Amino acid sequence: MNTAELLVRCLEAEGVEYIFGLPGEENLHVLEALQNSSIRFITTRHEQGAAFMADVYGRLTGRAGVCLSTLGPGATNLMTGVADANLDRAPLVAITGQVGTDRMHIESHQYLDLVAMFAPVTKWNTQIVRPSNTAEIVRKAFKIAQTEKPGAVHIDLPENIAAMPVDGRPLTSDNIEKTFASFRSIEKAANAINDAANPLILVGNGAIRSNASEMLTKFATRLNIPVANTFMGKGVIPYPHPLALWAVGLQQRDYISCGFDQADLVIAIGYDLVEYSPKKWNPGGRIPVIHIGSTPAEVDSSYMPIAEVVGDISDSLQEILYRCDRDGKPDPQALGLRPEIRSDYAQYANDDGFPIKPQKLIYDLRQVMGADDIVISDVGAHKMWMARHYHCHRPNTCIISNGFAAMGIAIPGAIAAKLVHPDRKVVAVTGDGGFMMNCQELETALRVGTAFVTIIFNDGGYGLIEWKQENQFGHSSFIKFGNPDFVKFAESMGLKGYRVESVADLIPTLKEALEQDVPAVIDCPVDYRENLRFTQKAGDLSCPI
Ligand SMILES: Cc1ncc(C[n+]2csc(CCOP(=O)(O)OP(=O)(O)O)c2C)c(N)n1
Ligand SMILES: [Mg+2]
Repeated sequence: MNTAELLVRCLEAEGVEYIFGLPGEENLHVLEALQNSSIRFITTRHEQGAAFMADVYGRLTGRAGVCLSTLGPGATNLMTGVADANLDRAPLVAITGQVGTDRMHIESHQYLDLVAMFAPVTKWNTQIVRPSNTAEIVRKAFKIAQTEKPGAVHIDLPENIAAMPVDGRPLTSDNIEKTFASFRSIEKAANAINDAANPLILVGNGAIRSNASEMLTKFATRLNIPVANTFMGKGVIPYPHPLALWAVGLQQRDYISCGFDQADLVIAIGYDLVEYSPKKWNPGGRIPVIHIGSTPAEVDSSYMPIAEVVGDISDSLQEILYRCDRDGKPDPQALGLRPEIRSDYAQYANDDGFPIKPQKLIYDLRQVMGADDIVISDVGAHKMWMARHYHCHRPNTCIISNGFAAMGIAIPGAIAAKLVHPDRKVVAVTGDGGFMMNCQELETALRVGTAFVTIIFNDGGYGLIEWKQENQFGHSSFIKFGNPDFVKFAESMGLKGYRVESVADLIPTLKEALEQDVPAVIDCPVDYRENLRFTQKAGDLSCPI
């Protein structure tokens, strides 16, 4: 056995099902070793696509997604997706090929110090320099990637080491026991909740990662406390629930801002500052905060918790609940927001403007998707609208990158989602800018048999940046571009292509596209005048209570 073969045995022992990647001369031994493996290698068209696939695989399963590239340019291409996984807290293991250890000390073709390069975008990384260290390195990589907060790790494998003979066997997985919060912290939190007149719950992705959705819904219901969630916390409480206030995270005021204005306590559950700075909802640190999470709170002058309850989230919520009694407390004022939010959402149900308003596009998309179906949003103005208007019944049914927020994630992400859940409908929602960043992976999707629908919000430009420029400077620049004929583009790749020509087209087109057994692309002209209209409305917003 050589080191590459041992590496593959170790990956199998970790339960790896797929490796997403692209071949190169320096990772050939790994590809050879995969010939006799249960692991399916998914050949991608760009290393960035491979890393995004591993990223979303990790986010949906909680187990590290694995991606592979060659050295130098392959590795630099891989990096954006690796960084995305790291800041989105998705477990991922990246493996790069490398020149042999005999030519690292001199100027060498395609050589870059990849351990140095990946260090800032991973939780941990290393190079295999002794074949006999392989099993330890792989086990350590998976352990670190999958432990809270999860993230990316990187293993660099020089080609001469990959070919060297080695004895060894995989180290078996350990069972990490849950850790529980101290009773002192639980009591502190319970007392503060008992004393609060108008508390508000803010939930982030940590609650989804810890499968705390059910307990959290019970906690909020029993204590009658309204729940807002970040973009990456979507679905943590079912949206029809009377306490659900939906997503926060726009970089401007929205109805939910009124909830924060009037709260006298924020109970942050699995909340991650990387997603939405507390300076946005708690400038000056006026509102006392309770931090409930699996790791201690990050330091921020707007987020200095009066209690930190660090341990298994469901257990912490249960223990706090035992100690809380809010009977007789008046209804939380933030609930006054709910009718406003609901009517804002519903007013687009029959909107017949064309190009289609983003709110209407998403309203109709929601109608054709089931509770367990999955959408992956790309990054742009469409993401803001998806976060605000695409409501979820369950966790992990609307995947948004909001830690690193890299354009180009939606199409590769949808491939991973369809591999993980072949029985569910999957839709990639993307801007025309983000589409053109990784649309080559639609060929991968066709080849590996993942039929999903891509819907393009077509505005002929970088809409989110235009929105920002208009807000900040009153005009926009350098944001317009031309697009190919997306229908012909799709058809030329053997995919189904559709163009929405009227509002009435949208639902039938979506339904037809979702029935196809090949990937489908829908080009949908969108009316982004709504972006500034929204800013105007939010600026004039007076709190209903
Ligand atoms: C890789 C990457 N490059 C640049 C950005 C900055 N950025 C954020 S949104 C955006 C515009 C997105 O345009 P498009 O995909 O067309 O979506 P739209 O905003 O028009 O809905 C840009 C350039 C980013 N987040 N990621
Ligand atoms: Mg656009």
